[in-house]
Amino acid sequence: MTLQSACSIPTIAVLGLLAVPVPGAAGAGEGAQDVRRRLTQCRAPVIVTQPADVTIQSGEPATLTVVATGLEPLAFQWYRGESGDASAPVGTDSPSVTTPALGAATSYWVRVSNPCGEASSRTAVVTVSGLPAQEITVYLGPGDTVPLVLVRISGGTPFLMGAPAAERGGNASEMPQHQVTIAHDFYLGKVEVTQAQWQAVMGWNPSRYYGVGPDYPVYDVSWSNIAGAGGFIDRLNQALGTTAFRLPTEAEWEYAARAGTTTTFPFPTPADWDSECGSFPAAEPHMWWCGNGGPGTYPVGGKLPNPWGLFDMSGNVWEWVQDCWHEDYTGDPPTDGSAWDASPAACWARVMRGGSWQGDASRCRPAARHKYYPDTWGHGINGFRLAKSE
Ligand SMILES: [Ca+2]
Repeated sequence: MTLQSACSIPTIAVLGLLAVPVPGAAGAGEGAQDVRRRLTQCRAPVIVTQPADVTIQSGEPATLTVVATGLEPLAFQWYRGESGDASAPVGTDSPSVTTPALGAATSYWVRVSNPCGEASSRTAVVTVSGLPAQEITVYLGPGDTVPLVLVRISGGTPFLMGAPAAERGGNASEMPQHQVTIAHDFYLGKVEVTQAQWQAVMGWNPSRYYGVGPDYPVYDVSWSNIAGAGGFIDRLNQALGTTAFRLPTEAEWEYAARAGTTTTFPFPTPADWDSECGSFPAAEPHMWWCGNGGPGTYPVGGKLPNPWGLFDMSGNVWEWVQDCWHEDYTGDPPTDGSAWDASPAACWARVMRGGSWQGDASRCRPAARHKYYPDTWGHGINGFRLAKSE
């Protein structure tokens, strides 16, 4: 027995015991030296060019690329966060990844692997330049696969909250008009919270009979389901490690619904517009109400946005806001955009805004108000949109 053959027996035996994968297995006709030579070449990938930091304008995507060599096949898994912090990958099987549109600085890294091992890249930072993001996107659910877009709303401009006494379709609860100046900037959901977003955060979908699908607004949710202890907002903030998400206040909601306009609707209307369910052609491109809607909700964003880029502020589903119900604006409503909910214990009802597919056109005016018990989940009309503090 030669030295070569004496060595070859235990080597192969050890390889067999350890069940070394394909790169170490002896192929037909291979001697031990061939195997050993090939084994010495079985190394983890080497990253030749690290993904570079990138600067983008707010709202743009970024493309990151890594160059790696090593025994093939090479596999790529891109992650958001700091290098080594592996949650669910945001991209696989490519040395490049294109991010979603970003509104804030975000870090990415990539893990490159082959049958012999793996290598982790540095952390590449995508920096967002320019003004504060006009839109931001957060990602919800397992794998961060469900986006939720919020639009920046700048405060500081006084507006008249409520309806003038002579407003067509108006209601005493919307009076007297009073000046409010939102004292802060904030973000507001571009669309109503969808069933996909609710499902991603809560793990179930309560909406069943009035339009079902990932892009339909979630409905049949009570104020307590949303803003109560352990509700959607609690869970969302917990998942994202923040306390910034909340319901909009009633004043924030109306400010955003008016979007700088002072008319009955934020779009031109004839003086004799039908305030119930009749023909109202001027509203057709802008909202779902009982004049063109039903029997159910519609996928969000199906009509034109208002001047600030917000969809379905009028119609589709009613939107819960933070405030306790007050019969009208007499008394001492806040004038800085904060919620009128100083006595939550006495808060027998919460406010809803914007009307629905089921209701009259008059209910879809930015001034219109409605109320429900906080635990009322409704019948196909109670939804909401998120706000986020800066
Ligand atoms: Ca709505």
